[in-house]
Amino acid sequence: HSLEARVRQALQQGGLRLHYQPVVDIRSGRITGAEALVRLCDREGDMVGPDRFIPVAESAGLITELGEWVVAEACRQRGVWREEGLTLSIAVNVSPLQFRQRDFAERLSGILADNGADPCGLEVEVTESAVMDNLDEAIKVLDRIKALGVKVALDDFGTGYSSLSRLTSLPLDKLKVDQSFVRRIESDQASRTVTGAIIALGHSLKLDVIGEGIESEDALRYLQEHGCSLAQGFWFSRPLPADEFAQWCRARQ
Ligand code: G
Ligand code: G
Ligand code: MN
Ligand code: NA
Repeated sequence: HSLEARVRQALQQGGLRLHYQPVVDIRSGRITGAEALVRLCDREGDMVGPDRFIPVAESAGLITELGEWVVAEACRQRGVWREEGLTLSIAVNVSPLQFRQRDFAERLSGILADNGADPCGLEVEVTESAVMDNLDEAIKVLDRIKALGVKVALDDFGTGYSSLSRLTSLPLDKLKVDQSFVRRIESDQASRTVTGAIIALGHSLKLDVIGEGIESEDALRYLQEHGCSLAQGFWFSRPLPADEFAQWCRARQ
C-alpha cells in the first residue's frame, strides 16, 4: 500500500487520531490548553507521523478533508473534556493549502456550528509562508476567522522570511517561537539572542508568545526570565493520546 492509499483509507475508515501536547502558563504553572497533532494509525497498530503523511495528503489533494477532520475532532474532544470539568483552549495546525481556500473562515464556522463548539476555545496555527505569500488575502481571511471568535497563532516563527513591517499588519493573537531556537538555548548564544528578541517583538506587538520545544529546566528558566508567558515541550510532556492527556492534566492540577 502506498502512503497515499493509507491516508485515503484512514480518512474513510476512521484511521486518524489526534494526540495532544499541553500548553503551560509558565508564570502560574497552570495548563491553559493543548496543541492537537494528527497521527495515522494502521490496523496493525503502526503509527505514522505527520512529517511523513501531511506532505502526501497535500500533494494528493486530501489535505483540506484531513484538516477539516482535525478541526471537527478537536472540537468534539474539547466538548467532552469541558463536560468533565477540564476547560482548555485547543490549537490545530492548518496547512497553507487549506488556509488559502477563499472560504476557509466560512468552512471553519460551519464545522464549529456542526459540533456545537465554542469558537473561543479554538485556535488555528498558521505558518509564516501561508500568510506572507499573499498578505492582502491572508489579512481578509484572518479578519474573518477572528470575527468568529477563533484565535490565530503564527507557528514556527523565526524560521521563515516575515518582514517585520508585514507582521504588524496581521491580526494575530500569538507568536510561537520555533523549537529550533528554544532547543538550543543552553548550547548556543545566537539561539538565546533570537529567542529573546522574538519574545520582545511579540510583546511589543501585544501578542502572547509561546516557546515551543522546551526540553530542559534551563530553557524554561530562560523563557520565564524573558517574560514569555506560555510554553510547551517534552520537559512538560510529549504529545499524548486523549485519555493519557486528560490523566496527565488531572495528576498535575
Ligand atoms: O506531531 P509532530 O511533532 O510529529 O508533527 C510534525 C509536524 O506535523 C509539525 O510541523 C506539525 O505542525 C505538523 N502537523 C501535526 N499535526 C498536523 C495537522 O493536523 N495538520 C497539519 N497541517 N500539520 C500537522
Ligand atoms: O511545527 P509544529 O510546531 O506544529 O510542530 C510540533 C511538533 O514538535 C510535534 O511533532 C511535536 O511532537 C514536536 N515537539 C513538541 N515538543 C517538542 C520538544 O520538546 N522537543 C522536540 N524535539 N520536539 C517536540
Ligand atoms: Mn504547531
Ligand atoms: Na511550531
